Amino acid sequence: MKITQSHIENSNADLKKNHMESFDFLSNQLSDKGVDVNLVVEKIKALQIAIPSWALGAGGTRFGRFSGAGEPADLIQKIQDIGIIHALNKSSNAVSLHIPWDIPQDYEAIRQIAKDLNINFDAVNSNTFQDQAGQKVSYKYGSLANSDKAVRELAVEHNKEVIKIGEKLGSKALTVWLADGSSFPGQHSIRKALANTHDSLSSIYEYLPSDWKILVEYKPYEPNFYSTVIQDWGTSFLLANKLGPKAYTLVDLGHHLPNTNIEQIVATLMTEEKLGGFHFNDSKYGDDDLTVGSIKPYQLFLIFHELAQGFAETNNPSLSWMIDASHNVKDPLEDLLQSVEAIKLAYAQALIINQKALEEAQQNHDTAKAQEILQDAYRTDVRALVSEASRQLGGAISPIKAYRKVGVRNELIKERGTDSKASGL
Ligand SMILES: [Mn+2]
Repeated sequence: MKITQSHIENSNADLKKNHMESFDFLSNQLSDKGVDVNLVVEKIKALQIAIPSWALGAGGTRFGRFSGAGEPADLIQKIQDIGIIHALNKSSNAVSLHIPWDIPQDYEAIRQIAKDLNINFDAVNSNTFQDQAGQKVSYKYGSLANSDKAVRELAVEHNKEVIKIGEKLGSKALTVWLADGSSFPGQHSIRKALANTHDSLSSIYEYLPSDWKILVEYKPYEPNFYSTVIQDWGTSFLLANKLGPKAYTLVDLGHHLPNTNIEQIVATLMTEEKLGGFHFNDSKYGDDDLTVGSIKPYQLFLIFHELAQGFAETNNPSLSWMIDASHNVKDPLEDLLQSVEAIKLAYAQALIINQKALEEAQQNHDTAKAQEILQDAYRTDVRALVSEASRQLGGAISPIKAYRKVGVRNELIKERGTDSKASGL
């Protein structure tokens, strides 16, 4: 199953008249406010969000997993699915591999299929949160933090293997997320666990190719419920600083306690030029892995406000962007299309904020005016900007409508059957 130009044209034909009217109307409104609409559209066109290899099938919870139909059975089919997303929205030109769930069997074939679909290889992800078949020592009590040197060495070796795999595909970053921690007070030494983690990460850092980054992800709780070794951005930042210039903090939206001011974390990290990556999802309670923008779109907008300002005003390097969500009830491809759309909308809203007026309001301590300026951007319907960016790149005006019109899932079921299952959570 491949999206063709005629699929896109057929879908766009229904929508083009309305879309162009909306776009012209919005362009005029924004131009009157001093917004350079072409520049905004160009910036939206440049935004590319990686799709993780584990998100193409139905995800599960610890209570069960209800597989969908026509799921990709192997890595080639997963990359084909990402090719479908990218052909529709022109904003998902990369895959982020999870090792060992998606170890390539035939590198040449994988590289070729990715090249044919214009897909690159973004950050590779290691996994020391579960044991693999035949593993000699266990990660049950931690991996890089474990008090047992043999376990730490195994986990370090695994991360080096992941780097080797990434090098063969053209990846330039390793993302490390650790489940390490303790579920009960006294279970382990909090200080020693952190020191061991730093030690292990240093060994991985030394092995890192010169043009690579290591992205250190944090999470406050789960699967451990008393202490997590890298529980917050401060601990990640501390480790990244100690490791060196190739180490950065990665922010996963779902890895915060409720009501954490994530935009402030973004601003602080960008000031220090230490924000390396972003994992997008949404949540109501914890690490819920819901569709981006489905619960807290205003927060997402405020985060993009800091990101857009950070890009303009700091020397923070470009980021590895990735969706990190699991799909329990929706078609994973539709969920991913919605997520990428929500990210582009939040970015577009951030790009139309009147920064000059905002700065003036801030200088004058005019708090009400500052809120008016932010919310004027947030309450602007910017969907036509996002659609236009996609259309100009040869994508769909509405990726999800095109997906349904083509009947992609039915085609995939015809090809793959109803029982194929994707590897992953
Ligand atoms: Mn994540």
